[in-house]
Amino acid sequence: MRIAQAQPFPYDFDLQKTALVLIDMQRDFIEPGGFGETLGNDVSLLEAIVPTTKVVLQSWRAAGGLVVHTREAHQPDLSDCPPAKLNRGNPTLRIGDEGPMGRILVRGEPGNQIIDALAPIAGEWVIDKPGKGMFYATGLHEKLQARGITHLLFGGVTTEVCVQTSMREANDRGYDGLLLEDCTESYFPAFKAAAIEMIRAQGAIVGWTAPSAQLLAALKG
Ligand code: C5J
Repeated sequence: MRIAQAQPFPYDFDLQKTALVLIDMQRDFIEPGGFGETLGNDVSLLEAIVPTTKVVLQSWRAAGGLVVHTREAHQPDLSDCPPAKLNRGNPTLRIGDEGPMGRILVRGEPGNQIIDALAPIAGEWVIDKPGKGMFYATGLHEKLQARGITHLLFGGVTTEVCVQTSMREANDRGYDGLLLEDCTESYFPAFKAAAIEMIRAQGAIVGWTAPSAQLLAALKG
């Protein structure tokens, strides 16, 4: 058993029963010209967490832990994108439209890929998800259960949208989740700060949060 110093109290985990989940570290959100920028956001904020996240990914790989990458990705015919999602956002460039890096948030398009610095390697899971949360219409819960996973370490973007939704969904399914504070980011710093507070409030009502140094220390210890 490992222990990471975290808030609101230490987070115990067993390496074999824990997965590192990196949410939507995709070109569409992080690089100029993607979905994130089309919504009017400053994507450089998100780019800033890449080096820290890479250190965590490499350390977790070296420790032999399971890695799960998610991508927010729709079928080319958009049959998995309901009007409630399709008809919002920037009216001049919507999901499925041709953007500077291919069709926005569509499977297989260049912009939909995970950024090179964090690219998945053989044996890691890549989950395409049509929703904000990682469990909706993905079969991921069943896969994690089959593997005996009980604990999830979260990084990725954006903190208050896909990361928080996934953590909440995970909590409802019985997983103990830890958010790595410096491996997640939002286009809105105040939203990130609020999401972190919400997650660990009321005795870890959604889960735990910690700087990634605490995870790295637990892996060494
Ligand atoms: C958003 C995400 N923000 N990955 N997606 O639309 O958080």
